Parts: sequence; C-alpha cells; structure tokens
Amino acid sequence: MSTLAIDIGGTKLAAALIDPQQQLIDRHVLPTPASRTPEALREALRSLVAPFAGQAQRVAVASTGIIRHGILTALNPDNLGGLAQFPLVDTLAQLTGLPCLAVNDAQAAAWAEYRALLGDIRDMAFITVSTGVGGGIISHGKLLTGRHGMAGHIGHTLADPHGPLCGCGRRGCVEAIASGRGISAQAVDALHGMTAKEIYALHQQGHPQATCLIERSAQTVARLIADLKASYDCECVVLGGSVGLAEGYLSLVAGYLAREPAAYHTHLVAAHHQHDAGLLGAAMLAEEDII
Ligand code: ADP
Ligand code: BMX
Repeated sequence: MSTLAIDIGGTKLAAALIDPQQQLIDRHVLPTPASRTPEALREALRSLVAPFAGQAQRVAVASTGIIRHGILTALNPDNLGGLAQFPLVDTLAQLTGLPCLAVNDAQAAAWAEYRALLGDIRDMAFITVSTGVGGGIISHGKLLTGRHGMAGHIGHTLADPHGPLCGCGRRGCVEAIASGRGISAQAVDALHGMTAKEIYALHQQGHPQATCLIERSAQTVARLIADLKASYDCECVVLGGSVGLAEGYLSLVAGYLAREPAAYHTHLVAAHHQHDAGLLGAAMLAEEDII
C-alpha cells in the first residue's frame, strides 16, 4: 500500500509519497502559513496534498504538537498560534478521501531512526532541534506516546529556572533556550529579528554573539542528553531538525556531552533519514499498525 506522508512543523510543511517498501518517491515542501489560523493551515494542506491525488491508499501524518484522538493541540502555542485543537485527521481525511492516522512529529521520526539503527539497541531517543525542541523515546524497543500523547516532550524539561519564559507557560524549558525559535528570541542588538538560520550562518563566520547563542543551545541539548541517559539508560541519541543537522552543531553537542562525567555519555549520531525522518516514521508506524 502506498502512503501519502505529511510532516507538519512550526516552520515548514512537507508531503511525500512512500511506497510499500518504505522508499520515498516524491516530496513537496511549503512554508507553514504565517497567519497560523485553522483556515490557513487547512488551505495549505489542500495545496500540499493536491499533487498526490489518486496516488496513495492512506495518509499518515507526523505533526508538531500533542496528537490525541486525531486532534492536534499545541503544547507551545507560540509555535502554532491559533492552531490549538485543530481536527487534523478529519481535515486530511476530508481533503483526500483516504483513511488517515496522525502522530507527533518527533515520535514518528524516532521510530524511523530506531528502525535504521544497526546492532541490538533497544533504548534510544530522537531529539529534533528545529522550530521547537521535540523528542521521541524508544524504550525496550517500543515507542512511547503516552496516554495523553505527551510522552517524549523533552523540550519542555527544565534547563534553567532563571531562563526565558517558554511559550508553553513554564520558565526556562530546553526549548526556550535551544530551539530555532528560542535562539532567535534571545538575539539582541545586531542579531535582533534574525532567524536561527541567519544566526547560525553568522556563527559559522565567527560572529561572537551568534556563537554564544549557538553554544548555549548545544550545551543545553547536551545536558538534556545526560538527563535522558540518567532517566532510562538510553544507548543512543539521534539528532535531527534543521538546527540539529546544521554543519558543526552535533560536534558542539558532543563536545559538551564529553565534559559530563562518563556515566552520562551515550552514543550520539545525526539522523540517518535527515529531514525525512518524520515522513518515513509516520508511514512506517501506519504500515506496522502501531498508530
Ligand atoms: P520544522 O520546525 O518546521 O520541522 P526545521 O526543522 O526546518 O522545520 O526547523 C526550522 C528552524 O531551523 C528555524 O528556526 C530555522 O531558522 C532553522 N534553520 C533552518 N535551516 C537552518 C540551517 N541551515 N542552520 C541552522 N538553522 C536552520
Ligand atoms: C514543541 C511541540 C512538540 C514538537 C516540537 C518540535 C507544539 C506545537 N510543538 O515542543 O509537540 O514535537 O515543538 O516541533 O507544541 P517542530 O515544529 O520544531 O518540528
């Protein structure tokens, strides 16, 4: 069965056709609508799925936010604005006329990355450093989603009680410091108003203020990884998202992790499926009847 996989992020929307062998055939990407209203998302999804009409037998969605009973709720409304309580599954079923399943984006990506690991690893975590910081946890070979869909939302664990206020309402979450949105929000003076992508490019050119923001992000993610190791002895952490996959970022995180005591170290790798982990994971979870 071919699957139309859709990935809804705080910055971009992606759709791809995934064949029964889990090969990605064709991919389209659009920006997440700036107005962030339910109507704007519905229209963007309509444009996204249109080129794939008649080519798939089901839809599998990986979306930012807490997904429960097919409804998307933002944990951090700053990332998705007015899209709290969006009827995701019903909307896509209506737009395509196909059966539809949905799961959190980082949970989906964790499954694809877990499947791509070599060796006998049973406990791993996926972390996306993107618009937000998302996570997916595999424990004893099982994906944790949680009764309320909240499992793996490790971007909302505490990094600094005196840190910036997070859009979720807590102060000092990992996401408020380390995410693309967090990096951008903390930028002052000449960097004020820049995106994380622009700040990252300046960091690569040696701009001290930009480097300070990127290093703080990487250090925060390294501490999160040490906390995960202490929480459930994960054997491997996979890093994804456009910040996580940016050139040199993983090395920075690895450098900070190496400064923690050895008991907190774990294997750290970049996402095998790069930016397609969410798309492939959603399709795999649908194929394996897990979501
Ligand atoms: P989404 O959150 O929609 O899944 P991304 O994974 O692309 O999307 O993450 C978007 C964030 O990553 C934005 O904050 C953007 O500024 C930042 N970003 C995009 N490209 C890069 C890059 N090459 N280097 C560093 N940051 C990037
Ligand atoms: C936020 C949260 C997570 C999501 C993560 C990464 C919302 C809308 N999203 O922590 O559910 O997995 O961001 O999302 O509350 P992304 O858009 O950066 O991929």
